Amino acid sequence: MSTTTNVPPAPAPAPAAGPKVNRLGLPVTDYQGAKSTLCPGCGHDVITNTLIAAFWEMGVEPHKVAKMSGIGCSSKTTNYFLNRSWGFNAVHGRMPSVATGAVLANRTLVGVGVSGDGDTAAIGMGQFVHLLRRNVPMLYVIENNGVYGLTKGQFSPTSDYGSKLKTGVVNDLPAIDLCTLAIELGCGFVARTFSADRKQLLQILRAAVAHRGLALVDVISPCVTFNDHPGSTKSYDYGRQNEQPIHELGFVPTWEKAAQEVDVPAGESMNVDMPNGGTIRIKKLGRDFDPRDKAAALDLLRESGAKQEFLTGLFYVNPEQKNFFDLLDLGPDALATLPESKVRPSRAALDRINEELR
Ligand SMILES: Cc1ncc(C[n+]2csc(CCOP(=O)(O)OP(=O)(O)O)c2C)c(N)n1
Ligand code: SF4
Ligand SMILES: [Mg+2]
Repeated sequence: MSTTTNVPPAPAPAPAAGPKVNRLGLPVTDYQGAKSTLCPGCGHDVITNTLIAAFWEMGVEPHKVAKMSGIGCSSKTTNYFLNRSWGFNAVHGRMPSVATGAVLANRTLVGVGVSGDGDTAAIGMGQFVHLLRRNVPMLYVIENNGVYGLTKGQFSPTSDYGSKLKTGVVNDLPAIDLCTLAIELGCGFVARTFSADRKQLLQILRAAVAHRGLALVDVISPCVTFNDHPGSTKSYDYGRQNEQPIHELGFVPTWEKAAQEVDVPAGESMNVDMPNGGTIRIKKLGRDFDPRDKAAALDLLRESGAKQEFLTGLFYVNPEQKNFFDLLDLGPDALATLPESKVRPSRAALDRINEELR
């Protein structure tokens, strides 16, 4: 007689614990890119890693993202995240026009531009201002270290008046404040943060991804090789000692039911609902500031700029602002996928136009 007949079978081995996945079922490794070749400790690498976290947590499909950049250490970083996405590395300062073309040709893509303070505010300024005034829907990250890192650390247009190079040379030109400029020119999401303040950076990037128009995120991102010394106002030490967050904020996407997902303690707070879903939760920190008030945002930046204060946070948000697609009355389909019958005028239509031009 068998003694094993009634012995229940051994339980099936528990499935091996797999990697943590996002709402699409994708592990974070699906959002990573090539290994960085930047200097160890460069602030730009922190931004890269936080972009990976933000896109993974937001559950954006990697193949629906188009990454664009210009030239500089900062512009190299689009190679270091989202290696399953589309990408284009443009000429120095010319990313905005390439990005405009890409998102117009396929409005179903999520546009992400990464640029430097030189790429944006020096050679690229002529293109950047038109991206702002058109409100082209995309995330635009400025990795702002106050120098041209790739060409060995010359002052850039965002270097503060009176700040010093490693050689002791003092900057005698006033800085351009890119957040003030963006608000003036009609950008509907404008934030400044610090690459060493990863918690704030992550929440701002998550909210920026949910915005319907151009979201400008100016990240002070120290260059450890050329601008991290005493006398610099873009060094880690300067940033850590002088950063003044204007509020605490968190972004709660629609599928994250509970507010506890976001680390915003109870207190005097406000909610800003985003049209594509999700809510920005803002807790005031001392000052009575509402980022939906454009005039207040400009006043705050002008006053703090005159005092050379390093404020961080979401300065301005207008979730309802018309973007470039609205202004062009663009249909829901990607232009790039329309059949020839829809994009090519008929012979009769061409004849009519030619007739009118006679
Ligand atoms: C047309 C053109 N002019 C000048 C250069 C040289 N150049 C390369 S990167 C760069 C500045 C990059 O500075 P920034 O955008 O701040 O990026 P960072 O390296 O600091 O991240 C310059 C002037 C170039 N590549 N092309
Ligand atoms: S030179 Fe500066 S900006 Fe470029 S990788 Fe090195 S630390 Fe970063
Ligand atoms: Mg720079």
